[in-house]
Amino acid sequence: MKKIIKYLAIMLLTAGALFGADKETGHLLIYAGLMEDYAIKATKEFEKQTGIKTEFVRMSSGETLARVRAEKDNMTASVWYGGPVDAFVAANEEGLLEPYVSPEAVNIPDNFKDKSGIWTGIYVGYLGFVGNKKLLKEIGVEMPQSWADLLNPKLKGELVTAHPGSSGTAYTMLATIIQLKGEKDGLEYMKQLHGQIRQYTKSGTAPGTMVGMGETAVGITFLHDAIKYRKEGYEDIIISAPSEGTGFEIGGVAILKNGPDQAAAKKFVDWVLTAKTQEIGQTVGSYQFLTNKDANNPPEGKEIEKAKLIEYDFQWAGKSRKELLDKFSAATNAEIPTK
Ligand code: S7P
Repeated sequence: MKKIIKYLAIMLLTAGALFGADKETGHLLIYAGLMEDYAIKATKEFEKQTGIKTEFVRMSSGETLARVRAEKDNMTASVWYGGPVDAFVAANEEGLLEPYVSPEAVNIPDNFKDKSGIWTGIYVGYLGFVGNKKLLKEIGVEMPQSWADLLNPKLKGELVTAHPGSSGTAYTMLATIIQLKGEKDGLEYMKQLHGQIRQYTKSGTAPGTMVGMGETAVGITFLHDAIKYRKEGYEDIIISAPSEGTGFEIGGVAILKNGPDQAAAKKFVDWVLTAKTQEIGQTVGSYQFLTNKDANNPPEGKEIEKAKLIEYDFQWAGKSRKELLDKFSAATNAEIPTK
C-alpha cells in the first residue's frame, strides 16, 4: 500500500512538472506599495477567506524595484501589490514579472490594464498639492494652484516632495513635468523646483503628514492621501490640483517571476480585482478611484474628480525610468533619502 501511495505521489509531481502546474506552498509573501493599514486589512481578509497564510512587506516603488532586481534568481515574494504601474513597466523590461490575465480582468476597462497581463490596475490616484492653511497664512502665501506657483520665492524652503528615485508618487511627478513641458524645459523646471525644496522624503505619503503636522507649508503628493490625513485629524490641510494639468497613477498588481507560490499569487490577483475587495480601501481611508467597473468609488473622491489630467503615458514613463532619473540627478544633485 505504502509503495502505491509513493508511486502515485511521484506520478503527480512529475505530471505537475511536465504540464507546468503552479507551485503551491500555502504561504504567500507580498511586496505592498499601498498604505500599510490597507495592506494589513486586505492580507488578513484574504487569509481568512482562503486559508493561505499571507504576509506583506511595505515598500516604496523604487525600493521594491531594487529588491526584485536583487532577488531575480531567488525571488522571495510572489506578488507586487499597489504603487504606480510605471515601476511595473520598468520591472517588466528587466524580465521580473510573470504575465497573468486574470478571469476577473474582464471587469477592468482596457485603459487600466496591460493587455498581456503584465500588470492589472486596481485603483487610480491624482497627483496634486497639499498645504497647511495656518502656515500659509503666517508666511503670507496663497495655496499654490499651479506648477508655476510652486516657484514663488516666498515658498523657498517650504516645499516637500518625495525623491523620484525611491518614490512612485514622486516619479509620477517627474514624468508628469516632462510630459507637460518637454524634456529640456521640464528638467529646467525640476532644477528650479529643487531650489525651493526643504526636504526630499523616501515615501510619497510623507509630505502629507509633514504638512498636516505643520512642519512645512506645502507638499506634492497624491490628493487621496492628503484627504486621508485631513479626515484623520490634520484639520489645517487644504488641497489643490495644478491648473496646467496633472499626472495620475494607475496603482497595479502583478505576479513576480519565479516567486515561490504562483498558485496563491494568481488567487490573490483574482481576489484583489473584484469589486468587493477594491472597496476595502475606503474602509481604512484609501480613497483612490477604483478600476473594477462594478465597484463603488469612495465619496471622498468627489472633491478632486474635476482635476485637469494630462494624457499620462505609462509605457513611456516606465521605459524611460532609468534615463529620467539619471537626468533628474544630474539636474538637481538630490540624493535618495534613506528614510
Ligand atoms: O496607498 C496610498 C498611495 O498613495 O501610496 C502609493 C504611493 O505611491 C506611495 O508610495 P511611494 O512611497 O512609492 O510614493 C500609491 O500607489 C497609493 O495610491
